[in-house]
Amino acid sequence: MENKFKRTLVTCALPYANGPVHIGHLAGVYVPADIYVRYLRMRGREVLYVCGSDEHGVPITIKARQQGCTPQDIVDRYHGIIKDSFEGLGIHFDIYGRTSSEVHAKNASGFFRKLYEDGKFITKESEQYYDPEAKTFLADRYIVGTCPKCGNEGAYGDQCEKCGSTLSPEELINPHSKLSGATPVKKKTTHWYLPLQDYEQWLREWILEGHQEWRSNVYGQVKSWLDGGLQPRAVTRDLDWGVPVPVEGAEGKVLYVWFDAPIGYISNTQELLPDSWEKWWKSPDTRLVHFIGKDNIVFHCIVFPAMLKAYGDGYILPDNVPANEFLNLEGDKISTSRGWAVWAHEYLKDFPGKEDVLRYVLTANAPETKDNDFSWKDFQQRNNSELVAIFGNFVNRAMVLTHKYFGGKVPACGALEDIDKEALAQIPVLKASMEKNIEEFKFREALKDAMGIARVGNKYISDSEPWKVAKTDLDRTGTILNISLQICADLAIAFEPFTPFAAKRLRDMLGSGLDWEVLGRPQILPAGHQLGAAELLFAKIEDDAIDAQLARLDRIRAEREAAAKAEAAKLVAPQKAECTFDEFEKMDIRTATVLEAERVPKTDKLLKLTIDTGIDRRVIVSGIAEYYTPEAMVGKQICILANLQPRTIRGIESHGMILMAKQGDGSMRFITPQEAVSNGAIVG
Ligand code: B3M
Ligand code: ZN
Repeated sequence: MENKFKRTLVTCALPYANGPVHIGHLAGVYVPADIYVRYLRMRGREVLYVCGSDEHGVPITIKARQQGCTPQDIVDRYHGIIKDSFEGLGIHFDIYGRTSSEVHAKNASGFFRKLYEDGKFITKESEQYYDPEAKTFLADRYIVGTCPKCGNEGAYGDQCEKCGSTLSPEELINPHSKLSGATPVKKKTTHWYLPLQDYEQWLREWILEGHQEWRSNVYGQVKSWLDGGLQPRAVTRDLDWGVPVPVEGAEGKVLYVWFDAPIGYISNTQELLPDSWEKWWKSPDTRLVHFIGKDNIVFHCIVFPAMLKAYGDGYILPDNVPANEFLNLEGDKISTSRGWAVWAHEYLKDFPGKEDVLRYVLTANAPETKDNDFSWKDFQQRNNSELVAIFGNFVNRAMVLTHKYFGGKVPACGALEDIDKEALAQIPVLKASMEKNIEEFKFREALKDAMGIARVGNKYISDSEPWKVAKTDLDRTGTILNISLQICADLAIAFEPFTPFAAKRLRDMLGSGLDWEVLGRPQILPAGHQLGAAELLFAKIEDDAIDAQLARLDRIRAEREAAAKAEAAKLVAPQKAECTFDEFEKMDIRTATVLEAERVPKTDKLLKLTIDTGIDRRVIVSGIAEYYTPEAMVGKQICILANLQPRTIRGIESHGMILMAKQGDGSMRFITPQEAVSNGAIVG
């Protein structure tokens, strides 16, 4: 941390209040931010920790429409759920505000007005899609149609969720309005734009030259945006949910959600500190740090800074933007709309008392430099073999033995042996590494350092075997336990940022404090100090809890696959090239009955059918074994192409072809006359 700053303002991306938060959000933004803030606080730094719900944007209005309620109902519901989830996980912001608040409306509106009056915007007239029946402009998300890339009939005007392509409404086949079903028409509308290209040079100097210490994923994304050339960005929208555009001639228009949301950080600070908020936003002594996910980089590194720069008036810019990559779940991309997620509020219900375990696993697997995966088996394994077997086991042994041999009082420390000195010497090294890692936003590495202290303790107590030594030398036992307990007190400090619930329980057990400076110092707990009762810090997670989670995900996967299959089955092949009547007439299509059927040995797909064609009895080999068993075919009346040139398939001469209806997903059904007809009847 650079000394030029006196205080740190930490913001976390404002979650959209259109759904609960999931482990991807937690791992990407909130857990790392919380580690950072807890660490700074422990070190006595002045910190303000700001977040809140992002309550505008089109997805919220769509959800409201789907559920037949108002956007306000939606945001009220999710704001509550999200806020409680954070609290439940020990993530305590100084303020968790909302962008639907009055303070924010006033602030965002004032921000726009000043830029408008200072001539910082340009206006542009453009043609936008309009729903002539609902009489409203349509955001891209409100236009649905068939994806030109994969044929999905429910693709949105900005994206096809099935194949993942980014789209524009123009590309959709058969576009129609989600509101009324009407075909959208283009209509002229005027919007305000921030001419980002005017800030390009300044952004280059500020970030590309001035902030080479930023994470390479962040720096790289900024560089590629700048190298690609910046364009004016619309900051208003034709929509009825949001902060109204506060200028004349802007009826029916609101601020674009990405214009108002980052101003939400400022509004929330104002709401908390109406008299002193400026010290956090306008003092060069304040270090601003934005924790976000990678999809928010452009807004926090380019658009919002350009807005602040345009505004002037002393606003500070972020000193760092430690954005994370994405977390996947069991190998698949997390998706709220597809239900593929682990939601924070459900986790808290399913695993009460295990808040720390989730924090721990999400940090150990944090997607800091690349996308990473969360799996329930890994979650269980990290709990059972790291938190329980190393950290918890060590603390428990030190506590229980001290109660057994010394009545729960910290025994005196005698002369140190090599094994003692070696163990103790490692703690300050791990502490220094942890400091460096946290200050460089390398939380995974920092957690390894903290866990390193637990490993040192666990190995020390295992190797020095105080339970054996106690039989012959109680003084030496006392020294070993004294050292072990000092390491426990170190852990109660070191783990505060990562697993704050366990760290607090441990401090309560030890009767120890939370002063970062003492970590690694000798004799934090003086001899004679009375300990509390020993209790287990972590409990094993059994297979049934994990199996229940996996079963839930399996159900979601199965439902999704069934839905995808049903969709695929609907896909219709395009019409084939024209043929003449004479060409058609050449085909001898007729009815027949299956007399015998058997599988062709050593194949999965082939049945050998003996059929009565009315003219003869013959054999046809057909690739339908995936869809019909031999028993199911016997006695069935079918249609065949009788005069197809015979072919030898797997050594069997096949004389004709069975007509099958092939669906979009490749599955097949044979064609049978509606009522029984005589064999050999011509079809045509
Ligand atoms: N509401 C979060 C997201 O993209 C977005 C962040 C706003 S931060 C100002 O998921
Ligand atoms: Zn598609």
